Amino acid sequence: MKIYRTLDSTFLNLEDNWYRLESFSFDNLFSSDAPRDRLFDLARREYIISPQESPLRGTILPPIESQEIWGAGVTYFKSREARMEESESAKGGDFYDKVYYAERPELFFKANAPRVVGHKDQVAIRRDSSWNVPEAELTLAINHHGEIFGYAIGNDMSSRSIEGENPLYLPQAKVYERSCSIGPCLCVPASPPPPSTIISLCISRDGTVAFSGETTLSQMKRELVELVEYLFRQNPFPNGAYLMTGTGIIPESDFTLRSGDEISMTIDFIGTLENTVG
Ligand code: DO4
Ligand code: MG
Repeated sequence: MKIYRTLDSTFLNLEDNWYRLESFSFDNLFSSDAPRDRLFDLARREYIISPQESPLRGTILPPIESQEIWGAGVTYFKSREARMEESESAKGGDFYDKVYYAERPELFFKANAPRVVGHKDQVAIRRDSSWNVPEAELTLAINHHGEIFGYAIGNDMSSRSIEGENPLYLPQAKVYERSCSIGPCLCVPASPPPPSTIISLCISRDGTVAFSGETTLSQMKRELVELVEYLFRQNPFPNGAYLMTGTGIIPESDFTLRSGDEISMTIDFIGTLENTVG
């Protein structure tokens, strides 16, 4: 089942039926002991507003209230390679090799609700950054007990020039206004996605494809539950959290985003997240 948040209301899509969730709250869902059961309960109590036909119109907001969004880094070999290359001249390459092989994963704060945008909205590149990329990441929805119950697509917009200058600049490379997009919905499936799940990224410029690439979850070095266990270690999240699980798709080194670029990320069981660079 999938939950979409719009300016008008929150909608649940379950087996071709659409339900308007009048009194829905993401905070209640994320602090529930059994989020999927809670959604089934809500669907039982609501009217089917429109069998088969989508009620979604206009802007789709990110599926978030007070949840923090965190990121995991260097979870794919491709990401390790790219970070080592970009930080080579600053002699920071070794850090990323160590992070890739270390027992402890790299986890960083990415965004909260005021910094994140949803499907079809604009993401931003920093004025003080010369090299910028989107990162397409499977994003976990985690309840207050640290249990993964849902998934979204996340765009971890990143400044490679700032990150490459010094690994300690990571928060500035990662956290700024409109640096994050999640959506298009929060998907709460019956079972976790298999390792064969494909994540794809396409960037269009002036109507033609400027970059496209894909990876699968099987390329990720770490287990999803391992990332969550570290995130929740001595760090409670009473209203749950989102965790972006890292990128395995990196455009060539001479590629940088431009204003007007259209970014499209697809993970089949969730959908497609589209954003334009403002
Ligand atoms: O270490 C820098 C950030 C890594 C990251 O965002 C990723 O691998 O996706
Ligand atoms: Mg990332």
